[in-house]
Amino acid sequence: MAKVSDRIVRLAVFAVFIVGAIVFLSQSSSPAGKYTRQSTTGASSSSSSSSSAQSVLDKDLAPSSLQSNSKLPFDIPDYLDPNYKRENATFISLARNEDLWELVDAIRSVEDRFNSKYKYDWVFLNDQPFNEEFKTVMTSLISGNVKYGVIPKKHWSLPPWIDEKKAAQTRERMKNIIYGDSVSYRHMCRFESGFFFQHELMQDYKYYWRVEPSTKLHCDVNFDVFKFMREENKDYAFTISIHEFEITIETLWETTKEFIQQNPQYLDKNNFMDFISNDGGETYNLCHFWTNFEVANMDLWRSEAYQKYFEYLDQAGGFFYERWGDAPVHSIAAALFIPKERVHYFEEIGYYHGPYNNCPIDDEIRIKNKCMCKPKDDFTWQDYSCTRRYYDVLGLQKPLGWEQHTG
Ligand SMILES: Nc1nc2c(ncn2[C@@H]2O[C@H](COP(=O)(O)OP(=O)(O)O)[C@@H](O)[C@H]2O)c(=O)[nH]1
Ligand SMILES: [Mg+2]
Repeated sequence: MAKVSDRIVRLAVFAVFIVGAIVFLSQSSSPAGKYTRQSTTGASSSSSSSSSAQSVLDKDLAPSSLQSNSKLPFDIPDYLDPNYKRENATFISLARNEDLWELVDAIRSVEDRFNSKYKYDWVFLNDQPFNEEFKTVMTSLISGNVKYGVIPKKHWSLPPWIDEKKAAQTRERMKNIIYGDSVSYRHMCRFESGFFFQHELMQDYKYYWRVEPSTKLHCDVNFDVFKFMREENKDYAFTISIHEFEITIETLWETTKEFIQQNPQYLDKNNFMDFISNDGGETYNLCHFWTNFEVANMDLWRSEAYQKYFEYLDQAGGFFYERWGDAPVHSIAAALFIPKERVHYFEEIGYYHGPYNNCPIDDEIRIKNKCMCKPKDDFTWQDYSCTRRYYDVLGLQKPLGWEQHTG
């Protein structure tokens, strides 16, 4: 009698374990469902890694009812594969020593939501050497290799062709707009536009994910963002898009048009001009991707087209005689030099950079990914965002109920 009840208890424990495991794995599923599911069925080149993920599942759980079932009711996260091969990619943060504590929260959030599973490297760059406190704290938080670099002086100073007096007059004229009177902000924008991908520490990598202080991920990211970029042929990805303050870029579009007139060969024939212009390229509609979050392929910035474009802009002097931002510069280049299908919006990566949020309005996405954001705070469908235009130009279907989030 005792033996029978022992067996019943053992069976009950086993059943609870199986149910628990299934609930756990189904909650960890990726919202980029199309992408992850594709790899679990072996339809893409990642079939070998997904089959090893299957074997991890088999070995650990060994439920005979699941072994022969190739169509599992949930996605298997690829980070469960012990032989998982990371992409050629890194995180990158430009920061000052005094940004440490604002950056700590942002990094902890990325580690908790994504990188503790995938363990990608992290590169920190600064115009001054990082101090020991900064390095000790960051290294303790990050699960991948961490590297600290100093920016070469020539990438963080007024180039010789810039008239210092004229630059100072600009700062005086623009002192009432945000960062209008700042020299260092202009160096930052120029560096992020034209030089970060040339830094020696970045030469080891192809893809990067930019992280800034005081930002936050609202949702778990249960798929390899970099693998997605490579396998889906994406070169540029964003979470928030927005209109630029016109006063900061008064001559950027005229300068861009001159460049294109002189170098028409760089314009991709399947470009995304209609995202950045409402009149076929005559004027700029101020739409840009918010570069404080940015996942991209550095081949785009290292290309001849972009190198020549940046050089042309830099010679024109608008980084100092106006306040050209890296966001409109990157966005215009991504819109003109690559096919539009290579620009991707990560709907499911909930993200915050003051004062805006990308918060998935789709309940299923938020629940699956343990999002901690209110859909009513989402910026995506509001008038000042450009993401509605992104959907329209690409002919994509908007999520159900988006009309309730406009205004
Ligand atoms: N090393 C260094 N980093 C800077 C400087 N100014 C801004 N940054 C970094 O550049 C990025 C953008 O700056 P931030 O103040 O967030 O600008 P905002 O997002 O446009 O308001 C952040 O990662 C900052 O840490 C600077 O003078 N030196
Ligand atoms: Mg910022």
